Amino acid sequence: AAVMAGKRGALIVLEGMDRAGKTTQCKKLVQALQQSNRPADLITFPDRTTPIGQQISAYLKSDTDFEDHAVHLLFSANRWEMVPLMKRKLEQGVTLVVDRYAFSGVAFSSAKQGFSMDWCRNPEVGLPKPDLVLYLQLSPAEAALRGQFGDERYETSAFQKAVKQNFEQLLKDSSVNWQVIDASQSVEDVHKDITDRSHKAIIRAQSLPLGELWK
Ligand code: 2DT
Repeated sequence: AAVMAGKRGALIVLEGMDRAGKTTQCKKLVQALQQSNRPADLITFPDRTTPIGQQISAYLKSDTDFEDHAVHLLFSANRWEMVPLMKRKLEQGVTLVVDRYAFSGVAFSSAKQGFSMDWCRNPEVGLPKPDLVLYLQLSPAEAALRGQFGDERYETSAFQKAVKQNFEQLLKDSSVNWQVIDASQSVEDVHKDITDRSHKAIIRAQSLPLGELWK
């Protein structure tokens, strides 16, 4: 039997610094899309549930150590292992809302000594390309008002400062559909902003093939 060419879902990524509200906003976006009868699922990276993700989680909690290049490749492998599922869902018309993606991978690893952005980007080349990447922008001062750092690896102000600079570099990449969101607004205002932009991205994605990141 012939397979109907249905409309694909959109790949929507939320990125930004710690405490910008990514996780809250991802959940609210998935709910809002589902309530307006658009199939949507949440995906989170790192996905700590897989064997690779468990290794990453242990690393982030400093229960284990990994060589810096090796852990970068683990984060990347944790995305690649989800690609078949992601493609299947998108083809079925499900919009995927993704909490962190390759951009966090590059921004965090290239904050380490001796890591170029170019090297960090390489294992991410060819991943499903997001139709929209929302960058939740919040100043370090405003982030500080929202609470202390946690105690996982990378949660120090010096490291976060380097990560922020790397995100700002990545934002200049015009091959990616970056849209900057003012995350200092109220949760509801940020949510409305994100939902409006996501609805537009979903309509646009229906008539475009899924791209390949950085390829
Ligand atoms: P959260 O679970 O609180 O988001 O913290 N990270 C994430 C990387 O270094 N590389 C990656 O590819 C990804 C997705 C960001 C996860 C921590 O792991 C960092 C914070």
